Amino acid sequence: MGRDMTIEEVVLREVRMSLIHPFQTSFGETTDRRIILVEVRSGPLQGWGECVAGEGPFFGYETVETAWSILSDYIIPKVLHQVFESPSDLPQQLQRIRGHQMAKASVEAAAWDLYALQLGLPLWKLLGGTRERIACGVSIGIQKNTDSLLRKVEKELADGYQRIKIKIKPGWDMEAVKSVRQYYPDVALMVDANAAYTLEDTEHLKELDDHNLLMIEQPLRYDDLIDHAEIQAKLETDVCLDESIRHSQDALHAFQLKSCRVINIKMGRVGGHTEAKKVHVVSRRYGIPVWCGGMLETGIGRAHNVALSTLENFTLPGDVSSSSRYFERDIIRPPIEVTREGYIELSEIPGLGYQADLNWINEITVRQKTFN
Ligand code: OSB
Ligand code: MG
Repeated sequence: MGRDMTIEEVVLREVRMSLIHPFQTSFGETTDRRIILVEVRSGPLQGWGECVAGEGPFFGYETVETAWSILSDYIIPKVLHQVFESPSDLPQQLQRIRGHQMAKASVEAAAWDLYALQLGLPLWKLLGGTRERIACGVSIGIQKNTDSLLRKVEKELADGYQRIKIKIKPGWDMEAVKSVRQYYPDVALMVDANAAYTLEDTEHLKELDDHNLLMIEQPLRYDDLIDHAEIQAKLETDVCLDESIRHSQDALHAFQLKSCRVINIKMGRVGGHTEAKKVHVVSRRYGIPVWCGGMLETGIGRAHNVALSTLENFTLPGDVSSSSRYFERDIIRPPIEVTREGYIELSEIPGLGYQADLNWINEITVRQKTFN
């Protein structure tokens, strides 16, 4: 029925974009983003994906440079000109390449967009999404002081966001939480430590239990499940895992070990939409709610996150927010917008539902490579 797909050409681009505000986490600060965009072509159609690897190996081991290299030398040659029944067949084709989930995810994402366009379906429906709007939260980086944190929180709530996440680290934790709770006793609030603590901090982290938090995200080591099980048993606050979940088997092990009660799904971190859907399925089987994380994406990656967030078990507001919180000018048209009530609305437009702004992308491209 002509439903197979073949990627006839791939264009890799690296673009540079400055964030409106520097974003600080326990592992470092980001201001100038370097982003790999993947465009896959078949006949008259183009699909787009974004690689969420960081500028340095601080969130995970992948970087822009490792992703560019692995994409060029291993991933793209493996998928180019192959016949796939569906993009969900790409992971199998890439199985021999160990790790490098963010690099793999970027090509798979572009292939999903392309396939959705080929079928004339919105990507969110093709992925199996069921909601026509998604609930939005924000992630607020580490601030200089509690005054500037409170100003940020005030603005985000005024803009309609339904949940506030604040980044924490030793020295910026209880005081930050208490200051927000003092003014906003009932707001949906959580914290993300990006692996900044150890089990020795257990007594300290137990103080969080007094502040009615939705969850604490990734308190301990980036690759740990065992110590998280120990701290989850001691905390009333739900533990959510981000860095520690690299694929659906990690999720399964986390549930068997009781390492967490929530999962943050990032399509890039787990290797693509196909694996993200597997994490989603195993989570639902264990009664674990999930939400969609963010990696300071441009509109391309953001639109993929929006589509993924429409799946049934994404029952909590995620870190998927408007383009205008990050960039002066996004690379998609229209930019992604959040309603006053704190939702992003899905549409019936085929594919991602947003148009890549090629003129602008070309202007900010610093390197480009075509594979055919
Ligand atoms: O841990 O969720 C994280 C940003 C970069 C790397 C890791 C994380 C984050 C965020 C920001 O929390 C999410 C976003 O606003 O895109
Ligand atoms: Mg996180």
